[in-house]
Amino acid sequence: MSSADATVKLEKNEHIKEESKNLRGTLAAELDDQSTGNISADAAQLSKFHGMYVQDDRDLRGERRKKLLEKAFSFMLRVRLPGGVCTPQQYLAIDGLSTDYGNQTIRLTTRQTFQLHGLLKGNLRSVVRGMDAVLLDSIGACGDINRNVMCQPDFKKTHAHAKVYEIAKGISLHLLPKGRAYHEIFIDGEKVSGEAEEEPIYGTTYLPRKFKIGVAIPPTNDVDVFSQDLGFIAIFDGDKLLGFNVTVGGGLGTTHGNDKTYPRVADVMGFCSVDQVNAVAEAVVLSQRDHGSRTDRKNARLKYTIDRMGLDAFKAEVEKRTGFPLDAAKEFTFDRIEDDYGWNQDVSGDWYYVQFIQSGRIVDKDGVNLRTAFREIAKIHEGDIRLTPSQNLAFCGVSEAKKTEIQAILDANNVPGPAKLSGLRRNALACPALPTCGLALSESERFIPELLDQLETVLDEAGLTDDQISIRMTGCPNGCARPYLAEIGLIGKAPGKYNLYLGAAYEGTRLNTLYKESIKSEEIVPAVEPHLKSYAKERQDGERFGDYCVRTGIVSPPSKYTVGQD
Ligand code: SRM
Ligand code: SF4
Repeated sequence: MSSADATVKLEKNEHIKEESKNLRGTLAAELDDQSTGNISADAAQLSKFHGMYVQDDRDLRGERRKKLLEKAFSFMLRVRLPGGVCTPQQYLAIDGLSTDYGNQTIRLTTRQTFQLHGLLKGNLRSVVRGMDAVLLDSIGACGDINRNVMCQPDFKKTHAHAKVYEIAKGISLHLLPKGRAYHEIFIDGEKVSGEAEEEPIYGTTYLPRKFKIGVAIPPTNDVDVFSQDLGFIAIFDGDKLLGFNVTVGGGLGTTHGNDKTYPRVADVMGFCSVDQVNAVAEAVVLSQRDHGSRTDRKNARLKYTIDRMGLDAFKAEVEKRTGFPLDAAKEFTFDRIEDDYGWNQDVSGDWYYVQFIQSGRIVDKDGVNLRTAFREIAKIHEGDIRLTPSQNLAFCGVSEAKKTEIQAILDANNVPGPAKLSGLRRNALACPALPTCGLALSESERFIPELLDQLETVLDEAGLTDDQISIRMTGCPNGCARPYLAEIGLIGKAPGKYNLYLGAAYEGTRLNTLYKESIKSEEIVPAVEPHLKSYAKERQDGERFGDYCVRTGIVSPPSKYTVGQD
């Protein structure tokens, strides 16, 4: 449905986009308005396209209401960092911006990038200029547009990864908006032009909804390729990259009580060569641009477009736009998602070090000075830094001599290595939720450490401490930590209450199923404990916990939403 159809009632956001002069709106003037820390609702929608969200500290709401003060407004800024790769210099810039303007933490996201929280409106331009000085930006990190392109961060630095990473970066560049609004508003400070410019891919109304792309290198599916609107699965013959299987229609966000919303794993639509990747990405984006719903944002993601059109019709639409047919999909197997924690060697003999970071929060806390350690390491590190889809960070390309120095810095700052991490903690994700997220219904990042401690006691008793089991928690059903693809999924329902899901495939090919609704936080461990204990005794050779829950009928697998090769 196009926004030009005058007979339908378009979503309000469609008008905001269309009238914004390519994402300018009143943003520049509102940044200069010192009378409030907030911006207008319309400007808030546009700021997302520039990678920024207005938030308020929800812990302070009651107190400020009593004092008749406006909410404690601040901004979250999300960096565009395709594939999660940055230089030590870029890392130090982000760290410095958090010190100067943020809440003294850096948040690594489930899409391999940095978020800064607590930025005051009046400082946003300084933050963007600070990023620009090290060639970083936040263009299209949020909003109805293509988001940060994910790519498996092969720490081993194989020839294969180098190629695939360049392709992921290329897709991100290809799908960037062409307008200069971001530069005008936040960097140049030039008078904002009255003229909208040509936006060949997005037009004036951009996409109906957010759009996400991930690139996976089998056998690792840490990018959760089946959760992406558009996925590319690299297919190799030995070291030769043949091309990519193309997946479409993944997406996880739902709304409690709205049956028209559901999580969906992507369909495998076909195969394309390396040279065809950008054309396929553009054709899928354009097909969604023109066929996605502009009248119901709750049903506007690509997954709903495909379910409405049917996969065959959608594929035909894509092929009409590329002008070439997709080949038949090729065989692939996924069997791992966990990061390669600790010290290991890459193909050239250099070292890499992957640090487990609880919920991606880089902070100095409780005597563990993670943020200080990373800053000190970044000052001496000569390789690159890679963020992982599991909210962790790796220092790659480390020489033998630097390895000793880096380990000394980690030790001096009490940063623990992976030796004592349980298999469950290694595979735990949690979204930020309270106090920054305006949509959170319950705690997530602040609650998961306590829950993991309790579950680890059960795992110790059952002899499962070292078994890889995935657990993911979110403060609401939007699914930011991809909980619908976890063997144990917990989704906030209300303060202190969660829906418990079981039975996803560990490697991300099957969604989980609702097992218990709206249970209290203290009921989670008792609900899972008997199944973990019986799993320890009754599992078949190599059987994963999620598969066990399905085989033994603890939950039935969701029939419709399991990956199938078409
Ligand atoms: Fe998300 C909205 C945080 C990955 C689905 N997400 C939000 C907002 C911006 C809340 C808001 O709109 O006001 C959250 C900001 C919280 C905060 O204080 O930082 C937020 N999402 C995150 C991050 C930071 C979670 C994390 O633990 O790292 C992730 C940032 C990724 C990035 O770097 O771009 C994040 N969000 C995801 C994912 C996972 C993924 O993309 O791999 C999903 C599920 C996959 C999907 O999109 O289907 C996800 N976020 C959503 C949704 C639901 C979308 C939907 O289709 O219904 C929303 C709400 C919305 O869009 O209306 C949302
Ligand atoms: Fe906020 Fe919900 Fe996303 Fe968590 S899942 S960050 S609570 S929108």
